[in-house]
This record gives sequence, structure tokens and C-alpha cells, in this order.
Amino acid sequence: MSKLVIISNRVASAAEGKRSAGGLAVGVLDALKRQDGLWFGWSGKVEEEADNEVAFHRIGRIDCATTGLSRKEYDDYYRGFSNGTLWPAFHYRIDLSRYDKREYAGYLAVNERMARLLQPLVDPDDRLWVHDYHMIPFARACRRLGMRNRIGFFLHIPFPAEGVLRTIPPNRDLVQAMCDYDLLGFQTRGDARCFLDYATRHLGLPLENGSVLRCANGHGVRVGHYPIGILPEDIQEQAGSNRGAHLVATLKEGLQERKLVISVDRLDYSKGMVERFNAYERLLESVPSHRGKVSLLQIAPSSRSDVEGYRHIRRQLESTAGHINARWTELSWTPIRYMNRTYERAELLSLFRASQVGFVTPLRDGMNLVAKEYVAAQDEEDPGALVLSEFAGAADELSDGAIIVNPYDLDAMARALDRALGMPLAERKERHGVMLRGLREHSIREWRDRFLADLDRPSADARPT
Ligand code: GDG
Repeated sequence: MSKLVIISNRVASAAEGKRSAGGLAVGVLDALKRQDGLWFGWSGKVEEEADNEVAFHRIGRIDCATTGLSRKEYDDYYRGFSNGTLWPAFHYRIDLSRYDKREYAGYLAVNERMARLLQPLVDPDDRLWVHDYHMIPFARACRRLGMRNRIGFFLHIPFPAEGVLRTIPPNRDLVQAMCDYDLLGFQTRGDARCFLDYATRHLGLPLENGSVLRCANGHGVRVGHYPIGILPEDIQEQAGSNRGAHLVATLKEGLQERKLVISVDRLDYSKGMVERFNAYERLLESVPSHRGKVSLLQIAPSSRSDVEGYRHIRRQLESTAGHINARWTELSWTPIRYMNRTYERAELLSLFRASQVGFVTPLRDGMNLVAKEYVAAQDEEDPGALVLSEFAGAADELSDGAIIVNPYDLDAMARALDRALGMPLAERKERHGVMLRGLREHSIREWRDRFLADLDRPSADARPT
């Protein structure tokens, strides 16, 4: 029987499988849970020399195969081109994006080495599903090895507009490499449109039937949008379980009836945390009745701390929180609780349920699973309100129930917070109901099924032999 092979930069270890803090890992684990398959990628280990060994482990029923990276590969491929060039540019931070052609060569070489290591583990009728910006040229590397499997690619982060993409010097090569997939999936219609704009207008490739791009080599690539979802029932169950009860009790004791606004993000400059803290301060300045009556809890586990932009955002956030707290704190009230740590998933979900407002305001985000998890974790009889950035992919699906904000507009964010904190129960229930229905209809299972069904659809061509 053919299997599903998932390829992503990083494969969770057995221990991380239980408490992973990345959106991709959450999505991949859920997608593989009910299907025989293999998850292949980097182990997370950095060695002096890459040894081309593949190690195997299991996460529940899922087989995992991993390899290490050499120090140089890590610097060029991971820290360099993936997270120093692609991530910032794809999130519209061209001020933080730098380019070094040696790093790009390293990025291509790691994709090629990974493809060579995977090849012996793959049967000809297996389907390959490649994830995210680290692995854009993976299909091209496979094709060069003669692999003719169906290969799909899903981009978890935004795909930028042409003018931004072109600031990455090898933009043409990257997009041409995407032509070696059979299916390209994006989070939103807007992302898919940006890709098609570039491919049709800049590269002059024809689009057939609205969704199949005819590439220079004659191959047809199907292009679509597949917003990643969650498992709402699972989240509801965990949020209401008593695994987080102790934590919530401690929190409530400290809050003493104050309202709680919660934000949870990997510590990343794309998540808009500084702007968010400033907007919260604007609320305290402009609506005095909230002073002493509300707390903001920001949970932000560290991420990519060896990339310079990340060290900077951490310092900036600490100083912004420090400044706001120094200005407003009273003996019995701390306005911002900023925690640079992770929680167990069930604990996190219980904290979502115990908060009156979910404050999710990235400057750019492919989807943002936290927004969806916040909604699913609520008590349906007394749900919290969601304030959500218009620049999160999730805004496409949640705009009927969330208060949508522009994260660059501090006054508008402060007004939105004020509105969310004072929202009557009937309105909260109505908005929550609309969002929850949408999340149930478009769960992560539907995301996986739709993507794989489209990957199986014969594309509009026979791949030239
Ligand atoms: C990328 C894209 C896209 C966070 N802190 C803890 C913790 N988390 C979990 C959250 C959520 C996940 O991590 C974060 O997912 P996001 O979607 O919010 O963001 P990214 O990590 O940037 O993910 C994003 C996603 O891929 C999927 O396609 O939505 O746009 O950037 O599940 O709950 N989990 C635990 N403890 C923590 O402290 N257990």
C-alpha cells in the first residue's frame, strides 16, 4: 500500500511530539495521526560534520526518519537563507532580510542532500507532501534524482507580493523550482494570488482553467489555497479538562476578579508584540476605568534566538513591558505579565478559556493557529471575545465573529480592546457561535483531506519523460 511521506525542515522528537510549540508540528502530527506514513527531516541536532546517517523513531503510530545538519549547513541553510532571508521577506520585513549567495548555495545543497537521503525510503507510488519555506526546492532535487512520485508543497507562511518577492535576488530560481511540484498549496486566496501574479506576469507562464500553471518545461502545477485548521473538539475537551485547573486557580487568585487579556506567540518580530503592548498602554491612557481592572498576559516562548533579529525583538519587548509596568504598576496590580516560557498544551488551552479577551495581532501571519485555538477553547455559555489582526490569514475565516484590527493603528487597537472587554454576553455568544461553526466545518482533517485529494487529481499533463 502506498504511504504518505511528510517532509519538513524539522521533525519533532518523541518527547517534543507531546508538547511542541510550533504551528507546523501541531498540524503535521494531527494530519498523520490517522494515516500510515513517514515524517522525514532534520533531527534538530547540529554536528561538526554531516554524516549522512538516518535515524528512526516513532511518535505514537507515526514513523519518523531524521538526519543531523553540519554546523555550516545550519548556518547557511537554516539560520541564513531560511530564517535570515526568506522568513523576514515573506513577512514583508525586507529591512531585516539579508542575502548572501553562499547561504543560498547551502540552502540548495541541504535540500539536495535531504532528497538523496529520503530516496531509498520512498516507493514509487508513495505521495510526498513537502512543508514550508525551508524546503522550496525539494521537489526539484527529487526530480533530478529521477523520482516521479506525486509531490505537493504547502507554504505555512504568507507568500509576498511581487515587489517584495523580487527583493530576494534568486526569486526567479525559487519560483521556477516550485514548478517541479504537482500541487502548490497556500494558506489564503491572497497568497495564492500573489504567487500566480508573479508566475503569470513576471515569468509569463500561462494559467489554465484558473488553477493550473503551465510551466516552461510543459509540466502543469495545480495551485490552490488550503487554510490550515484545528481540531475544535479536541481543544474544547482539553481546555475544559482539569489538567490546567491548578494553574488557572493560581492565576485567578492573583487576578482578584480582574479581567484577563491573553496573547500567545512564538517570540517573533512578525507577531506584533511591541505594537500590542503599546496599544494596551494606549487603552490605559485613554480609558482610565480600565486601570487596575485588567491584566495582559503575554506568553512568548523563545524562538530562533541565534538569529540577530530575534535577539533584538526580545530586548525590545522586555524594555517595552518594563517601561509600561514601571509607569502603571500599583502595589496590588501589574498591568502586563510577560512570560518567556512554554506551557503544556492543556495548560495553555485552560488559560485561553480563563481569559476574557484573546488579543492576536500579528503584523503578518500565514494563518495563526492561536486565534483559532482561542475560539475553540472557550466556554460556549460564557465565551471570551477575540481581537484579531487583519494581516493574519485567520482573519479571512474569523472576520464575522472577531473584532478585526489594523495592528499598526494603536488607537484602533485600544478601542477594539475596550469594546471586547465590555462586550455583552449575548453578543459574545453570537460572535463565538459563528466562529466555532466555521472552525468545525473547516477542521485540520478537512485541510489534509482536501490537499491530498487535490494532490491525487491527475494534473493537466503527463510529466515529460
Ligand atoms: C506557522 C505560521 C501558521 C505556542 N506557545 C506554546 C504553544 N504554542 C503553540 C500554539 C500554536 C502554535 O504553537 C503556534 O502556531 P501559530 O500558527 O500561531 O504560529 P507559528 O509557529 O508561527 O506557525 C503560522 C502555522 O505555521 C501553521 O500553518 O498558522 O502562520 O507562521 O498551536 O498553541 N504550545 C504549547 N506551549 C506553549 O507555550 N504546548
